Amino acid sequence: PQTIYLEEYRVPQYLVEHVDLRFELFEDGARVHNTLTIQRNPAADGNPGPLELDGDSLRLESVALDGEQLPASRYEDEGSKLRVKDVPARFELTVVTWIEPQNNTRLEGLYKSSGMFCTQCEAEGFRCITYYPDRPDVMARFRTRVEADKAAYPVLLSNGNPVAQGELDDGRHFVTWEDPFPKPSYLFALVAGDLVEKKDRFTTCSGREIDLRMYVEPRNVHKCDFAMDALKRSMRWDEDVYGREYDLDIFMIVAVDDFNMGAMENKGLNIFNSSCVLASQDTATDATFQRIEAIVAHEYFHNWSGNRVTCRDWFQLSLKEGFTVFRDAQFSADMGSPTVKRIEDATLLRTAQFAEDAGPMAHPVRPASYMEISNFYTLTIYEKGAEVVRMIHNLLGETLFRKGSDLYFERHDGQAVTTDDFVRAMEDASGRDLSQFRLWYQQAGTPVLTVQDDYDQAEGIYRLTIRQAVPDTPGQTDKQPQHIPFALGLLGSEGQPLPLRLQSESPEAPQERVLELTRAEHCFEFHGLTERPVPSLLRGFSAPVRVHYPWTREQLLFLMSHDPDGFNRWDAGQRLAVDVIQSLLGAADDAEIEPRLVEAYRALLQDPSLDQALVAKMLQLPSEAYLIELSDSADPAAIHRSRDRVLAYLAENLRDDLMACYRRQTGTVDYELTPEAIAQRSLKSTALGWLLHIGDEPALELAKAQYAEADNMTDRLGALRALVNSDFQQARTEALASFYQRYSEDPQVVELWFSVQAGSDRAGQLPQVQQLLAHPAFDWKNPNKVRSVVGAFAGQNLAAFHNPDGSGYEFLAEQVCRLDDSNPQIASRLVAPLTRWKKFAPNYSTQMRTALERVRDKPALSRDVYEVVHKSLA
Ligand code: HT7
Ligand code: ZN
Repeated sequence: PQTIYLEEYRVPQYLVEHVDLRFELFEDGARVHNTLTIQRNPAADGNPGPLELDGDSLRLESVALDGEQLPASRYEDEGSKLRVKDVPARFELTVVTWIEPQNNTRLEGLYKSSGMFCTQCEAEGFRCITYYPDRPDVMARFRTRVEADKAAYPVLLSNGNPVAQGELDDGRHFVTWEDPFPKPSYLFALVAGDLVEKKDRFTTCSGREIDLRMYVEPRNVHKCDFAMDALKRSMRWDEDVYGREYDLDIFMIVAVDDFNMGAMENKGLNIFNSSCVLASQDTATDATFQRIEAIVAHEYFHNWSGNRVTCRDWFQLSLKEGFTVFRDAQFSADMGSPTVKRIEDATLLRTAQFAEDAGPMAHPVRPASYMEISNFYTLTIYEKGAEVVRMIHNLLGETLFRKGSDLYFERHDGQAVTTDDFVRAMEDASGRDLSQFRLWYQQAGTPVLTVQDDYDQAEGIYRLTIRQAVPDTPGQTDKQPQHIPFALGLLGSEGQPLPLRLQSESPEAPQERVLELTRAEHCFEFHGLTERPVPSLLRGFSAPVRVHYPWTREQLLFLMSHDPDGFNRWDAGQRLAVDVIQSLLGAADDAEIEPRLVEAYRALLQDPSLDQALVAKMLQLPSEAYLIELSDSADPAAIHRSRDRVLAYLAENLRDDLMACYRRQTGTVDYELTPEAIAQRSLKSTALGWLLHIGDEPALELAKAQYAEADNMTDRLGALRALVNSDFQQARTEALASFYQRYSEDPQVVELWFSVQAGSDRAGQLPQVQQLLAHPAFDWKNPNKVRSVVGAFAGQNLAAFHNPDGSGYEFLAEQVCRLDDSNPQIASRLVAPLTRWKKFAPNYSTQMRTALERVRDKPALSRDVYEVVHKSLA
């Protein structure tokens, strides 16, 4: 496959002013009539040559220019390109194509899901619908007429506002939609189905009335309220915080069962994976509710950051994704607990994005090349991209950042722009020079900060030396220092915050500072300190970097209970737990375990005055995935054993406290989604999980009761998970059977049922996972089902996946090969765990490599999997 380079970007030779689409939808296919009003791009230089349109899997029926059918000699149909020769400076081109949505298993372009037609056009799906200059810098106004059988497809939707509808012969009907905002083809959407409509309204800040609509299958009507409310909260928040008002008269959300990703921000017609939008108390966990709120907000926020101002090319993907993730994170923080949200984001970054940034597919936030753009919807583009925007926010402060975003939207409304344009707007509005900061977009790899300190008692000076290094990544070496905001606090021996007085400053210095690191080495001197302080480094995870500092266990225990920065309290607990677990790797079975860890956790469990949302997070031990990420030559079996030993040791020693904590959380309260109530449920299930882990009989009874009596899915699934992860085999089998029987008609809950098993080292050994694949509810065509079994096995059940006999790797390779033909995007995502082979000890890495080679040798490998496998074997 061909590699595409950023430096080869050229403006389009032709622009499309208007697109007139007519879809005739049938059971055996669809005919697409596409009339484009085209003109030469005045900004393009040289002879424009033939008009080139992109296509994929299309059957061309006819081509006409200004109403005249063109003879075959006037165009070349290469399949992936349609070239029309000798076109005038301005003309109308009509292309008719035939496609087969019913056979589209890739879920790109127009396809069928549970009997309805729907689309996914980002990044390059529109070319699977019709011939078109399918690149985001070609922005056009669309008019779309959808025709279908009225009984089977009473609801016909597309982007914009509905402008006409009517009856046709043979029981067919049509609806015409017009979108007044110029948009790139990737934002096009169409839906046709037998769907129920849920209605609501929103009054914008300027008093405009917006119709809000959700379209779902009849069996899901009771699961819409939460998303609808989340949508209204998002609309209000975007007005209040960013001054962004909604622009069309109607905003629609559709839920679809078969979907490659979470959701899609098509203009005025957002399409969601059912699992990311439908929820009821009985079927969705707290985590699901929170994910839905965040994704609804994310897609809605794209209306400005992505749709009104879009990307010039796909190298700029983080322009819309990084900014929008930052916006949705701010929103979630405002809706719930900011500290918990920051902990969750940092955990994802440090566990998975850092791993990506250190792996074979490492790429900058603005990549310089790609083979298959679908492979670049990554944690780096989304999450690191959001961190980059967060750093700009922190460097500029709230007011100037808002000024910068206002300028960006005003300056670029209706344009397709670059990350550089975004940074320039921030510079112009604030007067700050962000030239060095731009390296965050250009250099891949996670910067490593090495911190050393020294206290001079006689002078009362505390010196902090911070060195930075950006590691080599594929194709990039010798990197320059980046501009890093580093938030710092210093604590005295009583836990009191100390003033951070730099050199000659007055004694009223601040108790927290954001140091700006721009060189390979800095030395900061803090004066007027009468005792050696304990440093609180990188507060709030102020930059996506690794920090190396020789913390003692005493310091970590101290920070865990005294740091006023909630994030760093949690971080100290994580670092201590990591240290304790790592110290057991390779140690004798009876090696002593740090007793002070027990006391630290006991203090958390016993003090109800602490922020319980933070306590619930602090009680989660670092995951196996994170422990693997931290090692150089990981031995997953040893990591699993050590972590399990620490968990068992804590549970044994805290038995009474865990039981007391569990009992404190129970009581008859109405189900609420407040941070406090969420923390209560989390604490309850954590306590239960720990106690069942050590085979505690009274806890078994509590788990059975919690399972049976729960009035919400968080509690029920919490109990099920605790049982499944225990050695109470009969109770586990009974609970799993009961759960399936209860929810077998609900695909989303069945997905939870699959993943609880496939992700558990007790219930998810390979033979059992094979059985799940053979279960009647499993469906290879449904990405959610594939993720819930194969993805959960390889991503969560690390002990089984990394079975030293290599069976887990072979299994994954087999499933990737199987999926490669039907859905390459999903296959390419699933193969990721194997690509990290260099991180593991030789016995593992050799077998992982062999499994990858097996995938590499599959005949007719898709471009998606080809790119990932070849880059990781290089
Ligand atoms: N912008 C959306 C990306 C997306 C996507 C990309 C590739 C293949 C399928 C996809 N479905 C959705 C999602 C978002 O970030 O909002
Ligand atoms: Zn997005």
